[in-house]
Amino acid sequence: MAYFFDEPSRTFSEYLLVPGYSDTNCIPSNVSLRTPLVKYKKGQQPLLSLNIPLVSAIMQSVSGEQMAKALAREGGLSFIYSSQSIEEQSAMVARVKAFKAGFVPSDSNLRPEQTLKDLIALKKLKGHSTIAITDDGSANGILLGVVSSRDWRPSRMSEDTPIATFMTPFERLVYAREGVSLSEANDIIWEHKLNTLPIVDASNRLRFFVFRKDYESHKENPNELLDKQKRYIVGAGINTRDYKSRVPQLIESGADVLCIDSSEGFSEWQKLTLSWIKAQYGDAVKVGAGNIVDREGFLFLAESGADFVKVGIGGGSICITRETKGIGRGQATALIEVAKARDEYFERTGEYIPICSDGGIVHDYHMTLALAMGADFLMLGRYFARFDESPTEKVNVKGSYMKEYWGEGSARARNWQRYDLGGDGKLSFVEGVDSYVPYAGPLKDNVQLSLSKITSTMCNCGAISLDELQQKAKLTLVSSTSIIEGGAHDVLLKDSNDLPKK
Ligand code: RVP
Repeated sequence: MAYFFDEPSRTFSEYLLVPGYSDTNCIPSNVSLRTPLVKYKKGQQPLLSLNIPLVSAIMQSVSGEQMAKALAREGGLSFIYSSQSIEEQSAMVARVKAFKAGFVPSDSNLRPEQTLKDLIALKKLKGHSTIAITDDGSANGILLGVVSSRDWRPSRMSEDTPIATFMTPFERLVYAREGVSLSEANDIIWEHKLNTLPIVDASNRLRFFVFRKDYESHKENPNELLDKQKRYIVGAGINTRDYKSRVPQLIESGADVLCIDSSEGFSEWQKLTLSWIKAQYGDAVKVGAGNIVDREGFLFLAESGADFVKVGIGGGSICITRETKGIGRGQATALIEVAKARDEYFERTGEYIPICSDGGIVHDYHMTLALAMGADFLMLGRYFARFDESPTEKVNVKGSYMKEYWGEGSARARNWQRYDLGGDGKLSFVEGVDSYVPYAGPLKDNVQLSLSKITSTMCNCGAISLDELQQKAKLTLVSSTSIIEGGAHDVLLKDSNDLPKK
């Protein structure tokens, strides 16, 4: 006979946190949101951690290179989507790794024989007033000089004037050699009262500019998630079909962590993928697996060698798997059961395998609930799709700005590998939709607001670390009538249509 779970499966909105005692040390500025990303042994430290417990979903409409940089800057991580060619995905990873915070490739370049007229046109086009003058007019040509807005006066100079006659020539420039650190570059900027410092290689080819203003903004990101070489940490999705060719290229491109992207992870395909990666690379390559929604699924992936396990089937905002196939489980129930299995596994084996709650986060308070229920970190799609940094179009729909957001199982993404069960290599039916989400502006502002709510609630629960939150949290189910009590009720909202008309 089939197995029946005793409890119905529940979602985040059916729970609330009951505050605990908070002492005077419990203030948001004392809260640490640092959390393990990959498994570790008792008494040891994980090789990779996150500074904030947020990762962006492995989706075409969410995790491209801009998202990866912006999220790593805040302390989180993106998994670059795998539903693209191996070459394109590896190139995206490589570009994130090549990006050096504060080191900006020059985007306005001219040759010395060009004229003031060319310079004015370029400034109008790009909007930048620092222009590199290189032998071939490219961003990495031999640096011959620099023009800033202080070097030319359109009212007094003819438009035919060659740039060579008014640029600051290389001999008079203050520059630094490639390899200089950002803080050393900043010291040079201060010593010489510069706005811009060119960085050149041993053959005097221009590599980057460091701008005074960028160093200041770099200092505003104390949580940046960086590797030992001060590059952003980035993840990449893989599938259980082409991993033998995809994984080596992603590793070659510098991916720091991988994750098998699958709608249902309790399968031999995942075990084969994990076994192959571990046989090739040992512990040097970290790879997460999933998604599962119960204890059995967790234990299977833990024993198959997963470095973290992703929890969630059918709760994603664009996901219609539950309606289409009748599989899935309420996200809160799934998470609570898997967190318990993780803790028991740790107790039994001394190995802590972090779990990621994937999908279904609608309100900021859901993030805190998920963390309190035992998630080590959270994967979000809809949340990040709304920001400037997601790869999709910002469009005006009936007077409001929206961003496009589509599921990996939608007809638009056609990510058949995510749903494949050894079939014929095509998406036979859709499990996701194509949608709009309200545009919400820059990632930084939104993430900081969400985190401030999380840290504030944690303090209400008497916790200044995520571990402490999980130990101390008291959660209660809510009745449908108490949910009504939780919103504004029995008042006439001033900006609503409820007020009586004159
Ligand atoms: P959400 O944050 O609620 O938008 O959910 C994002 C998650 O939804 C993804 O991380 C993934 O697990 C799942 N997803 C992605 N595509 C689809 C689909 O087309 N069904 N589902």
